[in-house]
Amino acid sequence: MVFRASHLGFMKLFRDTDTIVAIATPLGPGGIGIVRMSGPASLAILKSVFRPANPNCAFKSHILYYGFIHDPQKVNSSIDEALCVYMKAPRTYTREDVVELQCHSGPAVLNRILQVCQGQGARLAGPGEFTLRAFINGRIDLSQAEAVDDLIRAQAEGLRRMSLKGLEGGLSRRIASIREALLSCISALEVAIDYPEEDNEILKQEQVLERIEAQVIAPVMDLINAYELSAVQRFGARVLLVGRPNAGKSSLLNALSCEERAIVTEVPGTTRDIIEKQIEIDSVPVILMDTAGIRDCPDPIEAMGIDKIRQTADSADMFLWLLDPVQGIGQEEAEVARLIGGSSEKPVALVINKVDKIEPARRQAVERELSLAAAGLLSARKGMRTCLVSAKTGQGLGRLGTAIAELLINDRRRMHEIDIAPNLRQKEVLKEVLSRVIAARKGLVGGLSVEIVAIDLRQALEYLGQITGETATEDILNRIFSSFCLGK
Ligand SMILES: Nc1nc2c(ncn2[C@@H]2O[C@H](COP(=O)(O)OP(=O)(O)O)[C@@H](O)[C@H]2O)c(=O)[nH]1
Ligand SMILES: [Mg+2]
Repeated sequence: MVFRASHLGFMKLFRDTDTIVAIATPLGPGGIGIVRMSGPASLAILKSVFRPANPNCAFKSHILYYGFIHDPQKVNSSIDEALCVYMKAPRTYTREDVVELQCHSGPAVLNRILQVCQGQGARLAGPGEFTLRAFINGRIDLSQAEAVDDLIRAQAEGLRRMSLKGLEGGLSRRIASIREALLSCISALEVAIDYPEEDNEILKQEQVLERIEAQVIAPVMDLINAYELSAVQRFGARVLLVGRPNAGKSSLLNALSCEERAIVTEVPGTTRDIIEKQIEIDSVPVILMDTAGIRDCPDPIEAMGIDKIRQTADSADMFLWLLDPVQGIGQEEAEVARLIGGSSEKPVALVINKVDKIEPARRQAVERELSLAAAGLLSARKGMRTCLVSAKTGQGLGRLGTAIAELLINDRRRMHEIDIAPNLRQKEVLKEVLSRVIAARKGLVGGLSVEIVAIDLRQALEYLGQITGETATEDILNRIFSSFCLGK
């Protein structure tokens, strides 16, 4: 369950001494559901709502105890059989006393336990409030807190890996070294302001320039580029299947996702809506979109489907253009070429399907002939790849997957090296940092007074602090944490 709230007002409760409580697991029937508390009253509330099976239970820290949860305000009021753990501050997620009640994951069970804890004095936690406390209490910085949220939401391997690096402080360390370089430049300039008569000032300015180039501008630009390269990992790539009816688009979607999701029939024009299926290719999340076929004179319902393809084509990151080698290239293919020709910067994989129907000896010739003809329809398209596959037998699907991944991430080697990347907010902040530092460099080169240059660098430093949180305002924090999951 994901709650989003633009303003919950919990920020005013900074460094409060409330004990907060929330259901930490998704609400719905499941094996185990967890109610979590954090704050000074956690242990007292645990003792009042939990009856350990062993009456001599000492509630030692970080030890799991078995027993029953009940409502202390009522007699005979068992709620659930549970395991509980008390974790003494500061070795906890929030650095406060934390209690976790592990019960059966039934919505009624969890809600009742939540109420009982509230009845004993706990306050319902706002979204992200546990992580907010971890940040306020100095266990993690802001970029690590954001990585927690990314990790929770990561659907595919690439984002999981990046988020974990962020959580481990990978981005924080990069920012710290940029910050250090900035600080050393500022202090060098300030020395020049305070002791203008020093004769080695010019040399110092050269060194400052060098340092700004190599230790600030370059790493900041690297991080901004890393964001661009990681965007596919973060949001998934939208891949649109196009081609004449019966080319095998629905069959290919099913084959690639190993699932019967789209209806496959021999009657042309069965797929009238857009069907989406998320798969993972080489740790890249890919959203495959199956469409109605493109034909000259479709029936009205099919025409609506075709209209939708045109809209979807605008939002696609790449196209899989399916050809039926038995049908060859005809009027329909000219239509498809017109559709994808409008997005000339987007990569296209030409997929010659039903290769099982072509004799092996003829396959190379068919591939050459069809890819030449298709390329002719799509004038001057760079980065088109041709793959021979059979959605029926599965032949060639591995190579098609590799081609899709390569087309989506044209610099694949670098992609796999990227383990540290900022999120959108952090990237925007880095752009501000960059513009201030570039202004400072220009000032230095142009002989502007060092005071003014130092002001630019100080502003850059201020922005940098928004990433790790030192200079983040309440407003920024509010925006970040209010989009977190409830209970995290
Ligand atoms: N022999 C063979 N038949 C295929 C292959 N792919 C699809 N078909 C058949 O072609 C017909 C149309 O497939 P479908 O996926 O519905 O095409 P769509 O209209 O492009 O979605 C169906 O009868 C499929 O079984 C293939 O690789 N080999
Ligand atoms: Mg179909």
